[in-house]
Amino acid sequence: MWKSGSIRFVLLMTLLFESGSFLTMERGFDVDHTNATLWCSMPKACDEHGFTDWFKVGRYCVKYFKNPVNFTEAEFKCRSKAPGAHLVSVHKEKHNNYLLCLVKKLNPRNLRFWLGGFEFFKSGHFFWIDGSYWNYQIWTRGEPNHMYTSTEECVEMNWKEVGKWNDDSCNVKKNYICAFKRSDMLKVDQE
Ligand SMILES: *[C@@H]1O[C@H](CO)[C@@H](O)[C@H](O)[C@H]1NC(C)=O
Ligand SMILES: *[C@@H]1O[C@H](CO)[C@@H](O)[C@H](O)[C@H]1NC(C)=O
Ligand SMILES: [Ca+2]
Repeated sequence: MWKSGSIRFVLLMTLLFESGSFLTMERGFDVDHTNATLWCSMPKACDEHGFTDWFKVGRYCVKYFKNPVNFTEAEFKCRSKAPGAHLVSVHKEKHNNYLLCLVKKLNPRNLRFWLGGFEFFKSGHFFWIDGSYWNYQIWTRGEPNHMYTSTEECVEMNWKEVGKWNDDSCNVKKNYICAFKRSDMLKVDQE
């Protein structure tokens, strides 16, 4: 009974996985493997002309880039991808989950990526590089563990705990997610 139930479960997961709307199975490394069946929902396509391969996350359109670079380089690359784009900022759990789902779908074997968060000159305060307010955070237990020093000043997601953040050395190369504010795009279009 247990066996046939679990087979049915696997079939269901396979179907959902192939439909593309849901993701299952960590398959990841570096992460918490205890929960192998985290479900997630993908964000919808970005509705800005010319950016329909980006995804809509709140007021932003975001895109994942599978090209490991250090934090600075990642920010520079983001600025070249779209007007007003920066490394992504996160302001809600729902949006954090969208980013996680995107990475799970696009690169299940390496979930770690740069967010646009950084510690402001050893102040113990974190900022978003797009200038938005730091009004939400979801740190891994015990993190950030290098405040007030210059060893780990940049923020990544998915180091030890899936969906949680960690301060890491800005020199480390990671994939990254860029974002631009949808209203910024409208302003650019009007100019
Ligand atoms: C797996 O994740 C779900 C959703 O986050 C949670 O409700 C559930 O308790 C988790 N199960 C285990 C065994 O950690
Ligand atoms: C980041 O990478 C760029 C390009 O490879 C390099 O020029 C720069 O020195 C690196 N910066 C840091 C802080 O590692
Ligand atoms: Ca850390």
